[in-house]
Amino acid sequence: MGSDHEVNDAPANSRRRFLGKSAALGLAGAGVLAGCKENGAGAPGSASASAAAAGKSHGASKAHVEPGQLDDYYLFSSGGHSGEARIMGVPSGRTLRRIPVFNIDPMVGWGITNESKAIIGTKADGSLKYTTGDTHHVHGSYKNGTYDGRFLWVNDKIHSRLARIRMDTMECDKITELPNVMGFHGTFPDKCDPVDKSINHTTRVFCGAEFAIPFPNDGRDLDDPSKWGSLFTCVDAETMDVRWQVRVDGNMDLVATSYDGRFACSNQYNTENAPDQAGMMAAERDACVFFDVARIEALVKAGKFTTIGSSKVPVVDGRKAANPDPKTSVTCYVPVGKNPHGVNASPDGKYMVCSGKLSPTATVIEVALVAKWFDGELKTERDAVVAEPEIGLGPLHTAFDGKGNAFTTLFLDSQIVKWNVAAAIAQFKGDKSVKVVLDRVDVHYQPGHGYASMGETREADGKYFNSGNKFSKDRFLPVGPLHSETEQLIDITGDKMVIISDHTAYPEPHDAIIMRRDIVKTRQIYNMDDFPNKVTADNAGITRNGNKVHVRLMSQAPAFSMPVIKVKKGDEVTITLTNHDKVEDLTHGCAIPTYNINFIVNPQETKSVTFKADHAGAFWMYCTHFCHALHLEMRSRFLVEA
Ligand code: RUQ
Ligand code: CUA
Ligand code: CA
Repeated sequence: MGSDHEVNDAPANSRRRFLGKSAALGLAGAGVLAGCKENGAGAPGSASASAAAAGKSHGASKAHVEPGQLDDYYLFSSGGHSGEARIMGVPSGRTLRRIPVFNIDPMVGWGITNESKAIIGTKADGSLKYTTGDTHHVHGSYKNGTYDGRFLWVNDKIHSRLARIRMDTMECDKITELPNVMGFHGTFPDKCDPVDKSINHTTRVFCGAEFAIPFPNDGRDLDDPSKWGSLFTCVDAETMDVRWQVRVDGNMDLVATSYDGRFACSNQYNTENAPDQAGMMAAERDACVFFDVARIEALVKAGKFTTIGSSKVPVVDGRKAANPDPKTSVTCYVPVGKNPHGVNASPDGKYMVCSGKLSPTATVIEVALVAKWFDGELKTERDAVVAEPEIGLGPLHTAFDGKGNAFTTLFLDSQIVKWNVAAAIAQFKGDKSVKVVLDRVDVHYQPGHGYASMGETREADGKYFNSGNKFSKDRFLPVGPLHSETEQLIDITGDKMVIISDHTAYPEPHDAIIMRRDIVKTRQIYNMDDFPNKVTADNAGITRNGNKVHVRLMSQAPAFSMPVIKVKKGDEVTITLTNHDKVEDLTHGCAIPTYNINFIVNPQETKSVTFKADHAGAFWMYCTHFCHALHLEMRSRFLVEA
């Protein structure tokens, strides 16, 4: 180990210095770098060495899941610009599944099968409308303030789409493109209905847009960004239709919802509404904007909205000028630290914590006081702030242990800081004796997201915190210029945080949630009747309608139902394949060389592909997924006559 380490030490060090510099350049002008340590961990090399030692002496056994044993938690994460979502086991860090969403995945056939294309969306010629995505935030559906295991939602920042994943099969079943927004970043489901309290589960999903654009974005106002704006969007959790939008002053970033269902909120780093970076950092404070959901929906019902361009979605005006009276206002802009990133609800439902990345503080907003502001009983929006502790440099995301403590990622300090919310509030009131910051731990390196086990629910259990680090540098074997990311699991059960494992993550997970395993109830075999186009012995075979050929095929290990499939050059061929195997884990693949066909069918599942047989020849349609001792023999002749 020691000699391995030395071999890689020199390049790792120079890379670290380079990163230190680029981080400094990136935030120059912000004036926050005084005291910024390169890695927050002292001498290069010693950081990883001591962490490894720490891992060995305290933590290794806690993260170790014996062969054949199962993890206690599922971790659902985004995959960044890979466009997918992912599932890991906690505490082992085992990768369990990648869920293609906005990307194309030939293993599954996502973006290749007709069914997945219909979900992703196609152009008039049948090709995919988009083939890229940028997922950031995964959140689960709620019931009674905790996860109900029905759905996950994940955003696409590139094309402003919201996707839903059904948790019984862990597959994306719907994607909705939001109209008139760009840079859709934060998303969060509601936890109960703001009006009808008997609806105590998720019925809406909120979406914050980061970038301002012209309304509509059709070439107008290109030289006048002062006319551009951002919309907050509400999507129906069941139908996935867009319900309404709200125009705001400034932009939005991440989103959180209150436990009582009354509010959704979003941190705003560009309250300046500036089109350039210097302008976005001009104001001393930015804001967290709160939306009164019931009031917005009352205005929509009363017809008090506009629409933009060809979109029919009602747009309510949430700008300050249109909302002079708090008692009727749909929005409340609470001033927080400069250029915040992240807003998170405490599990007791009382607070929202917003961190200013250009301010070393976290701002604690009391939800009940925001409600008072909306009732006209608070002098200023700022009066809803009950604490603003100094916690370290570059604070981003905050998670909670359910015992009154908060854990915030410090990007510049490369640390996780543990602080006590009640102590911060007491200190804000003037009590100088309290200790707010309880512990710090160095992470490796530059954490973005941090999240705790069940931490975004009323059942926050204070067991694990995962630090999603943006740089791994010397933590893993070097694999060329593109490094893996480091996910570090931290045991937060004691007074001191202990890093218990490092695992790699392919770039680039952002946010994630850690869900207790008993909540997740998957099916292991599909129900064949759920597929209206299923192929059975009754309809299997080839049918022709002009030059449209439909091949209805079945798979059962180790064979496809037709050994020979013959079509003519120029035919439009649809292959529908139903997997008749009922054995758990018995998946077949279907690939046709030179025709770019590649997908799988799981037990009792049906999928279809449509393509033009545009070149003649003999092509072996073969099974790609190892299924049987005769897997290699599982192939049929796909013959295209000239
Ligand atoms: S945002 S750290 Cu989507 Cu925090 Cu990535
Ligand atoms: Cu079927 Cu391999
Ligand atoms: Ca700002």
